Amino acid sequence: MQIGIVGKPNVGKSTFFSAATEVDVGIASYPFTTIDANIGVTYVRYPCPCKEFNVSCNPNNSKCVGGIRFIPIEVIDVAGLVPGAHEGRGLGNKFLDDLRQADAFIHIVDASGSTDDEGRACEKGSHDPLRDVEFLEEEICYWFAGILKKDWNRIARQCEVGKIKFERMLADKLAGLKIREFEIHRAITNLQLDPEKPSRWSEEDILSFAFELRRISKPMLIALNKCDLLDKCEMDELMARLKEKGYIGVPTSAEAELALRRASKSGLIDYVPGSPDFKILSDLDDRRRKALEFIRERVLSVYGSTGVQECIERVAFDLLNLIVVYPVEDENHLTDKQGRVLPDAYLMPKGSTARDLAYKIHTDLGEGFIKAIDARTHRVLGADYELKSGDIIKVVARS
Ligand SMILES: Nc1nc2c(ncn2[C@@H]2O[C@H](COP(=O)(O)OP(=O)(O)OP(=O)(O)O)[C@@H](O)[C@H]2O)c(=O)[nH]1
Ligand SMILES: [Mg+2]
Repeated sequence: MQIGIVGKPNVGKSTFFSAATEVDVGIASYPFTTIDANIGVTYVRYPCPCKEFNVSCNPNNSKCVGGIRFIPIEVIDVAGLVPGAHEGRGLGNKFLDDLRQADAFIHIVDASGSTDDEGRACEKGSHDPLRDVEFLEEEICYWFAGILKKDWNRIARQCEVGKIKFERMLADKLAGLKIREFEIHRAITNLQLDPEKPSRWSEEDILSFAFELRRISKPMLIALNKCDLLDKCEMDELMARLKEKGYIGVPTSAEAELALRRASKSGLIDYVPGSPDFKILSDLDDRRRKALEFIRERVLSVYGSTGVQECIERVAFDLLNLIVVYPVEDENHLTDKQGRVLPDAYLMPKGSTARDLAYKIHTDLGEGFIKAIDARTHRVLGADYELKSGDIIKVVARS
C-alpha cells in the first residue's frame, strides 16, 4: 500500500512527508524544492492485542508503544503540480508518473492562502485554497484521460470485433496504474456507459470516466495545512466551504508535527505521534520552549493534534478500508517459529479472506491452505472466512 502526497508547489508536502516518515528531505519556502520523489515509511496506529492477552510482544514488522501497534505503510512525496501539468507544465509529466503506484492521495493545501497558483509566496489570505482543490482534481483527471485515450480506438475495436471483455482489456492496460477490473466496472456502471461499444464513447464520456475512475481507484483526502497560520474561525469557514463542495478536509500543521518528532527524537520531549499533547523532559532554552508552547497553543489545543497522523489513518481506514490482522504460528502462545510474541501486523483490504492472508504470508501457504484457526476462540476457519480487523490467525497448510 502506498499513499501519494500531492499538491501544488510550496504547500508543505515534503514537510508532511518528513514529519510522517522521519526521513530528512529538502524543505524550503520556494516552489519546486522537490524534484525527485521521496519514498518512505509511515505508521498507522491500532490497538495491539498484547494488552488484551497481558503478554509482552516482540514486534517484527511494526512497533508497539504502550499497547498501541504502529503498522507500516509507504508514502511518496513528489514534485509540486501546477495548472497544466498534464500537458507537461512545471514538472508535470514526471510528477504524475511518480504517482502510478499510489493507492490513495493526500492532497496538501495551503489553507492560509499564502501561496499563489504556482506556489509562489503571496499575502496571507490572498489565494483561495478551494481553487487548488479543484485544479488538482482536474489535473489528475486529465492525466488519467490522456493515458486512456492513447490507444482507446485500437482497444475499443479489438474488443468489439473480437468480443473481448472491454473491462478486462482496460484492466491489463491500466495495471501499471494499480487500477483493477472491478474498479473499471464500477466506474462504467456508475456512469451508465456502454462497455460493449466503447468506440461510441464521446470525448466527454472518456473524461467523465477518467474522473470517476480516479475517484474510485485513488481516493483523496484533503489536508488543510499551515493551520498554525489561521485562526480557528477562519479554518471553520474554510471547512464549511469545502464541505459545501463535497470535500472533507483535515486541518494539519506539518511543520508542528515535524518539530515535535524532532524534539522527541532528541529526547527533549515525550511525544507519541497523533497525541493531543507532549511532555517536556529536559531543560530547554527559551527559544525552544517558546516554539513548543506556540505549537501547544496554536495547534494542539485548538485541533486536538497536528492532524498528520489523523490524515494517514483516515486514508488507511476510511478511504482504503484497510483492516489489521495479526498472523501467528502458535495460536496458544501467539508466537511465530522463533518464539516471538505477536511479531507481525498486516494491513489488508476489508473483505480479505483467510486464504488471502495465507498468500500474504507466503505463496506456499496460500497454495497449500488447509484451514485457519482463530487464536481468540480456537475456532477452525475455512479458506473463505472473511477476516475481521484485529483478528489473530494461525494458518495451517500442507508442507
Ligand atoms: N507555517 C507553516 N509552514 C509550513 C507548514 N508546512 C510547511 N511549511 C513551510 O512551507 C514551505 C514549503 O514547504 P515544503 O515542505 O518544502 O513544501 P513542498 O510542497 O514540498 O514544496 P515543493 O517541493 O517545492 O513542491 C517551507 O518553508 C515550510 O517550512 C505548516 O504546517 N505551517
Ligand atoms: Mg517538496
